[in-house]
Amino acid sequence: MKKGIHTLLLFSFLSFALIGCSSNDDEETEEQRDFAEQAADDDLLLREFLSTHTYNYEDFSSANSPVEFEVDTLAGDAANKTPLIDLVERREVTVNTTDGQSIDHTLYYIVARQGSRLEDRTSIVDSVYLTYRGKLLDGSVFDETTIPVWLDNTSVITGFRYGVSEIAPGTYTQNDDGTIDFENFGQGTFFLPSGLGYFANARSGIPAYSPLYFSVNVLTTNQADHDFDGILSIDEDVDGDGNPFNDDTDGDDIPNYADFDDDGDGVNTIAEYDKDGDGVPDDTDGDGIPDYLDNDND
Ligand SMILES: [Ca+2]
Ligand SMILES: [Ca+2]
Ligand SMILES: [Ca+2]
Ligand SMILES: [Ca+2]
Repeated sequence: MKKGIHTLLLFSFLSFALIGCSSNDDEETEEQRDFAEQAADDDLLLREFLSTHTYNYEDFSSANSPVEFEVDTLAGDAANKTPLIDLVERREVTVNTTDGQSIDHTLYYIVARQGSRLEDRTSIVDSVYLTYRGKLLDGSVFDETTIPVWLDNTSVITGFRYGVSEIAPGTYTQNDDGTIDFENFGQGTFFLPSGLGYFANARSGIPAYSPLYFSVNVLTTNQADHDFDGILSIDEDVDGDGNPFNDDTDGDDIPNYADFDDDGDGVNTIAEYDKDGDGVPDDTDGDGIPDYLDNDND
C-alpha cells in the first residue's frame, strides 16, 4: 500500500506547472495598483459574489461518492437556498509585499465534505495529492486536472497553500492490478483575492487582479523535508509564527527549510543536528541555541 503511494510520489511531482509562481516577481510597472486598495476592492467583489451565489450542498450531505462542487446564482429554483456568505469560513492571511507592506487578506473557504484523516491535513510547506479546478468569478475555468497530481505547497500561490491546508485527506487501498482507490477524502472550495493569487501578473486565462476560486479533492498528503536534513519543513519555523518562509538564520536568502546549512557555518545541518543520537538537538556551548542554528558552537 505504502509502496504504491511512493511510486506515485516519484512519478508525478512534475505536474505543478499551472499553479506555480507567486506574484512577487519583478514584472511590476509603475501603473501597478496599490496592494491595500486592491485587497479592499477584491474583498468587496468576493463578498458580493458570496452573497449572490450558493452551491450544491444537498449533494454533499447525502452522497458517498465524490461530488462536483457547483456554484449557482441565487435565482430561479435556487432563490431560497443559503448564500455562500453564510456558509463560508474565513482565514486571515497576511502578505508581506515587495514594497515592504504587510497586507491582510481574507481567504473564504468551504469544506463541503471533510476528509477522514484530519491529523494529516497539510501545513503550508507540505505536499498534497489532489484533483482541482480553478475558476474566475465569472465561472470560466482557467485550470483543472481530473487526474490526481502532487503539488508542493511551497510552489503554489499563497491562497492555494492556505486553502488546501483546511481540507483533510482520506484513506486508500491498493488493488491487485496496482490501481489505488481513494475513499473518505476531503472536498472543498476556497475563494481568494488577487493578493493571494497572481495580483498584477496576468496568466493564461487569468486577467490581472483577478480573485479566483478553486475546488479540490484532497486524496492524500505527505509531510515534506525539502532540504533532507531530517527536520520536517514545517518544523524549520524557528520563530514559531506558523510561517517557515520567513526563517533564514544565516541571512543568505535561502529559508532554513530549504537550506542545507541553516547557520552558514560550513557544516550541513544533518551533520551537526544530533551527533550523539539522543533525539535532542545538540548544544555544545550550552548557550541555548542548538548547534545547527549557532554558527559559534564553542
Ligand atoms: Ca528540513
Ligand atoms: Ca517563521
Ligand atoms: Ca539560510
Ligand atoms: Ca551548520
